[in-house]
Amino acid sequence: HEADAYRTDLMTITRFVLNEQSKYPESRGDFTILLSNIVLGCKFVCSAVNKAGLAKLIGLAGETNIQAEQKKLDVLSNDVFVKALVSSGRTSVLVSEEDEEATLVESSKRGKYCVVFDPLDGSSNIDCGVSIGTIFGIYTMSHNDEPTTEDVLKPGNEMVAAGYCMYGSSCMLVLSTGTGVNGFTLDPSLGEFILTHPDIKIPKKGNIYSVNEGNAQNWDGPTTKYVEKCKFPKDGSPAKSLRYVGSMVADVHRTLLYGGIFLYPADKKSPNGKLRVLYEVFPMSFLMEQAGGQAFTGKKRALDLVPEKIHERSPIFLGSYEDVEEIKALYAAEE
Ligand code: AHM
Ligand code: MG
Repeated sequence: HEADAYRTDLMTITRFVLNEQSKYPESRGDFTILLSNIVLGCKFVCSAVNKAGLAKLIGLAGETNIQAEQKKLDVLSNDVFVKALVSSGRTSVLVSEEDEEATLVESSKRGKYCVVFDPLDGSSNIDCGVSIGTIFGIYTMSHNDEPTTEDVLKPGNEMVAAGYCMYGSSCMLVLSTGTGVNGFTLDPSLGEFILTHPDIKIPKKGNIYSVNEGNAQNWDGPTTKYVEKCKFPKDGSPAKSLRYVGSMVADVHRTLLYGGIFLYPADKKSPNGKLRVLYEVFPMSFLMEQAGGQAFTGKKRALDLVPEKIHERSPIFLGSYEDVEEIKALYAAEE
């Protein structure tokens, strides 16, 4: 009986990834182990984020003066991810938004993967309890020599997996290993991520645009024209709604599920935009393409960028296929 099966046959994220990996005869479970350490980091951050407000009020351990000693949530999250990833024994190079330099894993703990991540993105939203998230992308090492920073300076289309975890009204992990996109929701009573959003496809076209319009006076021509078109369409189509949380994970998650477009364009003050190529632009672009959408930099397909520095930035336009087509046309007309 199907209703019964739904309730008792729980597809956890570990089981899901094990199933996927079993399609590859050469797979030895390394990816599953790596992912379970990422999942551990996400669960830790979820729990810390949920307690953050209370911790400030009463002090988590009941101690006084805890605030002074307490590490900031983003630093704490970074420590947890770095330690979990290194001890997984499956990584060689780690790049985190929080660390200026890449972490090159010592030889006894090395493995075949490189992980780029933003442990807690959306810092301006932490203190008011609005959704924040973790973003990650995974590459494989292409050699067995000493790992270097160059091992992650590769185009996004070489990633083997990418995902994010959103700490919102529920805690959701969205993952792609290159064969579509799947969403898992944390069941707090089980401490497990359960498949709740199988095979996510972004609508071909959406009716929402998402951008920090406070920067409008500094935008370039194509971005200005595009946003004008969202608000005052001349072709008889309805105007789009504006939604902007200011947390990339939340804004991209909504875009993925409801359709539409998310923009962080270049402007006169930030000629490369704000968002980071390796651990913000690439993972989200990977997910968008895997869900049937597109991601564009204003010049080219985002996943074709080749970063020269680990903290490099790029403008980004991503979302529904047809919406991104429109902004691509405006940039093409400019050339
Ligand atoms: P952060 O790394 O300081 O948290 O900044 C990244 C965030 C993204 O989550 C979000 O898309 C963007 O910054 C919002 O920027 P702005 O406040 O300029 O609109
Ligand atoms: Mg960030």
